[in-house]
Amino acid sequence: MAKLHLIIGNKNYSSWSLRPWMALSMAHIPFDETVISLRAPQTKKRILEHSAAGKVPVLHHGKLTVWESLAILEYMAEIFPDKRLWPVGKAARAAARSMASEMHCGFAALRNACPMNVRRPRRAIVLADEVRSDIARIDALWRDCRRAHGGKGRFLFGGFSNADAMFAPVVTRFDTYDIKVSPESRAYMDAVLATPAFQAWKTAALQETWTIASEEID
Ligand SMILES: N[C@@H](CCC(=O)N[C@@H](CS)C(=O)NCC(=O)O)C(=O)O
Repeated sequence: MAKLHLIIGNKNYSSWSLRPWMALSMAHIPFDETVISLRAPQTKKRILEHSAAGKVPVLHHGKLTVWESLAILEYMAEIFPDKRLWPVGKAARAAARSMASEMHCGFAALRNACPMNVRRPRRAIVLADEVRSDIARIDALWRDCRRAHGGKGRFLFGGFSNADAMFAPVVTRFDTYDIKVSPESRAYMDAVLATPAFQAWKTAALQETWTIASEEID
């Protein structure tokens, strides 16, 4: 099988890139990566060399190009069925896909107010009502999913799945903006933050020297 090649943005800021990177890393699927610094003079040109959509992440697999983080996760689940990137049961899989889709197209208020910034020291900010409402919805989603499907595992559906990969950027946001959630959701966040994959991503993010002023919220 051709080697996978994942094109991503800065590890400190690129929330969409973290998703497929987490899924591949947690499943121990080998891949090459290219990091493109966002909001730099050459950024658009460099991304367009990989995808006409002009956004990262992008996955190359032989002659195939897959773009959009959720489509990349679906593609990986298809070509690596043994890795169980989606939960096994039909009901759990339907719930996981619903949650992943809700994350993919929602929570704009939270995303705008609290950009992912992995190296940001943990500090709370004042949150608008729309942001609190996004937070409450995500907290309920995580808590209810852990109760219904978590079993003996530490992740949303027990073992790490594509649903966890989709929410990983929100986990790090909740942590760095010191957002209070239910004890179940906090335990879930701690499980994601403690994974070797997230720790490796964070170590690399801390070594980056690029700074994007608009993503630095005090
Ligand atoms: N819906 C897309 C969003 C991708 C996206 O917005 N990526 C940002 C980085 S996190 C990007 O490529 N920005 C570069 C630019 O707009 O020039 C996905 O899920 O992959």
